[in-house]
Amino acid sequence: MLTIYGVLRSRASRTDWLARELGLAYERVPVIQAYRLSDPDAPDTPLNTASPAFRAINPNGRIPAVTDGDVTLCESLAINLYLAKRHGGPLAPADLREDGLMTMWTLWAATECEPHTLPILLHGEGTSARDRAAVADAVEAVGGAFAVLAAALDEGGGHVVGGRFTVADLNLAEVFRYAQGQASLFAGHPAVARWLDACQARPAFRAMMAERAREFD
Ligand SMILES: N[C@@H](CCC(=O)N[C@@H](CS)C(=O)NCC(=O)O)C(=O)O
Repeated sequence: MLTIYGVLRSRASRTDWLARELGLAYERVPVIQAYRLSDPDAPDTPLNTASPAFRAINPNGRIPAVTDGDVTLCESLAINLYLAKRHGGPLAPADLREDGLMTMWTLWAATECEPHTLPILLHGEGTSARDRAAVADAVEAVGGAFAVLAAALDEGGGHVVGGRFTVADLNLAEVFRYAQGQASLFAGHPAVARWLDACQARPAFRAMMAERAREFD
């Protein structure tokens, strides 16, 4: 049985979305970020990223993590590649070539895109850490990635690998959605806007987001 550790207001959304896409039976343990708690070490505190019991699963103290039989993994995007390959189907690579491409897009998302899209989310309009300069720098820095993705989507018929929705689209979509507060980026690259809308219209994404919206009530 697959267990996903993490609240959905975190990168655990990525793995929960994928598990729903794959139709997996899984349990989710709502480990919360320690920084959301006033005293993460209090005796009655919920399981959190500083809890020794969770650190035994992910010594980095970050969510998500998963256990799947005797496999324990952290790093959201790597977990997603593993789960897609383990369960197969259209979201998974059909061959080594597709595997290479899905790995490439996933590492590109993590290393070249997320460092710029995340500040747009964290410091954008309406956040408690509003920082216009940081957002302006991030928008400038991520423009090239939007252009690269738009060209790939145009060439690939609306998807980055195999002409179909795959784990590579899902991993990219979870990184590019952080930039949604900057409409100008999407207006300048309509192929990216259409693609992200289509990814987020998927029933599995909507179900995950609906559960996420109820999470801290
Ligand atoms: N590269 C990691 C990053 C994981 C990460 O930073 N998770 C955040 C929540 S989105 C976290 O666990 N923060 C806990 C903390 O800072 O205490 C991944 O993609 O899984």
